Formats: sequence, C-alpha cells, structure tokens
Amino acid sequence: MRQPGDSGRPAAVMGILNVTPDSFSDGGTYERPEEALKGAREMADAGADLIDVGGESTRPGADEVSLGDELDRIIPVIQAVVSQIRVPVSIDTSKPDVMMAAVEAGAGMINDVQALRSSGAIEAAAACRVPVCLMHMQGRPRTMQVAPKYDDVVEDVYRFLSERIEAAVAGGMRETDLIIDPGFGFGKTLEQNLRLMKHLGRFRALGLPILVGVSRKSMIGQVLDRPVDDRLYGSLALAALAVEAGASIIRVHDVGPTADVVRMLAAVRAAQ
Ligand code: YH5
Repeated sequence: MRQPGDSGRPAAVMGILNVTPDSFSDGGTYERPEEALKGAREMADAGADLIDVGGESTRPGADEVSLGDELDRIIPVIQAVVSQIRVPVSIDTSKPDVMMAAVEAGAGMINDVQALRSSGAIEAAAACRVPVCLMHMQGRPRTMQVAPKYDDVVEDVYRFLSERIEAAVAGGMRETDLIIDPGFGFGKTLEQNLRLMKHLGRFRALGLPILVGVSRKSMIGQVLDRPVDDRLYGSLALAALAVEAGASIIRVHDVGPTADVVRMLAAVRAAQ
C-alpha cells in the first residue's frame, strides 16, 4: 500500500559527475569536458534519471574552489550534456553565480550542500525557478569531521532542515520545488550516520521528497573495512534501505547496479 508522502513512483537514480582535478577522487571524476560527456552518456545508458554535475570537491578536508575555476569547469560540461543527452542535469554548487549560470546553460535542478546558506543563494535559487536540494552539513568541508556534536542527530538535522525550508520559502522559493537531504558523512560520526539511516523515515514528516547520498562513503568503509573502490555492495544495501524508508532520489557513482535495486524494489512494492 502507498503511504502518505510516497509518490508511488520508483526512486530516481542520480549519477555523480565530478568535473575536478581531484587526485583523491572517490570515483565519478573527470578532468576534461569530453571525458565528462562520455561519463554522462554511460550513466544515461545505465538508467540515470538525473546527472549531478559538480566542479567543487565537497569531500572532507577538500579545499574551496574559486568562482572562475568552478564556472570554467562546469559550464562547458552542462552545455554539452544538455544538448546531447536526454537526462536532466543537476548542478552541485553553493555559489549563487554558479547556480544562475548553470541554470542558464540548461541545468534543471540545484543541489546545494550548504542548503542555500551562502550569501545571496536563496535569492539566486528562487529566481532560477528549478527544484533545489537542501542538504544538512555541520561545519565546513575542511573541518567537519573533526568533532561532530549533536544532542540527537536525527532531531537536530530535522530541525535544521525545517528551518532551511522556512528560510527558502520566506525568500521566494516555492515549497513544491524543495527537496531535503540529511547529508550523510557531512559532519557526522559513523554512529551518527547509522542512526540517521535507521531513522530516515522520520524526515517524511517534513512533507518533501528526500534525497540520499551514501554511495562509496566512509560509513561503508568503516563498517566493512573496505577501500573506496570496493564499496559497491555496501552502497547497494544502503540504497535499498533508503528507498524502503521513503527516499525519492538516490545519488550514486554506480548507476546501473543501483537502477536494478530500485526496479526490483518497485516490482515488489507493486505486487498485491
Ligand atoms: C550528498 O550526500 N555528497 S559529495 C566521500 C566518499 C564518497 C562519496 C570517501 N554531494 C552528497 O559523494 N549532495 C556529496 O568516499 C552531495 N547529498 C547531496 N545532496 C561527497 C561524496 C563522497 C565523499
């Protein structure tokens, strides 16, 4: 049976397309626009419903990127993907100028790990009139894993997202354009990440689609004691749990395998 907040649609698979010169990549990373386009084509063929293009590494400890560098990396890639591949593009950025330029270039969604907290981001995103993902992060990428602290991670993240929804709507965003994300790995210990996954269903009470990004993350490496290129099965287990808990979008490196998981769950859900 469908539950309140369950769209009835199978979860969407969002493929990760990093366009960065990041030598410590977790995968999904391309340096040149032609390589990025090839990666996007492969993800589309594997069943991606969305492609998330990012030009700034938000991995723990990563450096921040200048506006010019970020634009130079992502705009040619967005233009190429939008013109050649029939899968909508999401722009992974926290910078208002990048949001505007990316949507101008054809991006149909904004994915902001800062939940529109950068100066001018709410106004820019509202003007773009596209769906926006608001993600929770405690601290900044450089230092967020040093000593994450919560009273109760689930309720603290819930309250943060509720406040960001309110701020976005007050700033002119349509509530129906908002998507929420508890931000796995962003200022959270292993225990806190596991607790968030166990109680992911709590976030349905916010009444918005839920996006989950756990693909290849450290929480899998810590539980299974596996390096980043050996975390596929762990990633698929968490993707299945997230979809069962009500997630609408799953952000992943491994599009084909995740699409199989989503289709299998949808078939079971559709049974009598
Ligand atoms: C997310 O959860 N995550 S970037 C380290 C890894 C593997 C993967 C050590 N952007 C999210 O994917 N946007 C990122 O292995 C995101 N939600 C949303 N909305 C970090 C990442 C990763 C980091």
